Amino acid sequence: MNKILPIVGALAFAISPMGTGILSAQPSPEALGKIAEMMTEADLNGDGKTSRAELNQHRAQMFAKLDRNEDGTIDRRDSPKIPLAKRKFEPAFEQVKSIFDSNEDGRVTLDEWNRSDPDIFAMLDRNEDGVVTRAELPSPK
Ligand SMILES: [Ca+2]
Ligand SMILES: [Ca+2]
Ligand SMILES: [Ca+2]
Repeated sequence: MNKILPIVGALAFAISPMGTGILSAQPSPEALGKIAEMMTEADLNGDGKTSRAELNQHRAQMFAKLDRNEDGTIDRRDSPKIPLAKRKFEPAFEQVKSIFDSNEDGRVTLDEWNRSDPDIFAMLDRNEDGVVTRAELPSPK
C-alpha cells in the first residue's frame, strides 16, 4: 500500500494547476521526487530506462493493489478490515477518487484509471525515443 502513494502523488501533482507546466514551471522538490520515484519503480526490468509498456504494467499493478477484492473497481469495499491498513488505504483512496473518478460515482473502474490521467510519460520523454532514462527524470534542485 505504501507503494501506491508515489504514483498517486505524482498524478495529483501533474493534473493540478501548479503541475500543468510540469517541466517549465517551478514544481516543488517533493512533487519532482514523487515523479522520479514512480518512474524508477516502473523500471521493472531494471535497465535504468522506463518504457511506456513498463509504466503501463506498473500502473496496472497499482490498480490491482488497490482493488483488493478483485472486482475490477476501486471503491469502499476494498478498504481493509485491519485498522492500521485501513488508515493507509483511506487517504490513498480519497486521492485516487478525486483524480480518477470522472463520473463521480464513488468508484474507480480500470477504464477510468487508465483514461483520465495526464500523459506523464510523454511529458518526461523529452527526446521522444519511447523510453524515459534517468537523465530525463526531473531532479530536485
Ligand atoms: Ca526498463
Ligand atoms: Ca474492488
Ligand atoms: Ca467512477
